[in-house]
Amino acid sequence: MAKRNLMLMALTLAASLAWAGDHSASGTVNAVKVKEGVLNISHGPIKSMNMEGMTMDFKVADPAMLSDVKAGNTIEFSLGKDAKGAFVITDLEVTGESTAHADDGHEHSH
Ligand SMILES: [Cu+2]
Repeated sequence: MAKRNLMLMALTLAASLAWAGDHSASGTVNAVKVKEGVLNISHGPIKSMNMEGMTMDFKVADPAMLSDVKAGNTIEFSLGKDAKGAFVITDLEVTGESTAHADDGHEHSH
């Protein structure tokens, strides 16, 4: 939907204006929390952010971004900050499936 795309563009633009410098990272998705617009990700070290590898929740800039992601996917993502200064995923790309089984307690067989 055009309106949603415009909003996503506006959000992405706002995030990049608020925080110059692109922080990109990769990780494995443990859980997709659609209602909260959150991904639980085990990510590797993010040097540009001085962050060790860890497992944590990240909000996404637009919940529509969650439609293509599922638990067990490996992803590459970009991080910005929202209006409150919290980390938010501004862009993500599924790069594959983890060989390790994601343990989110909500596994679907397929
Ligand atoms: Cu982290």
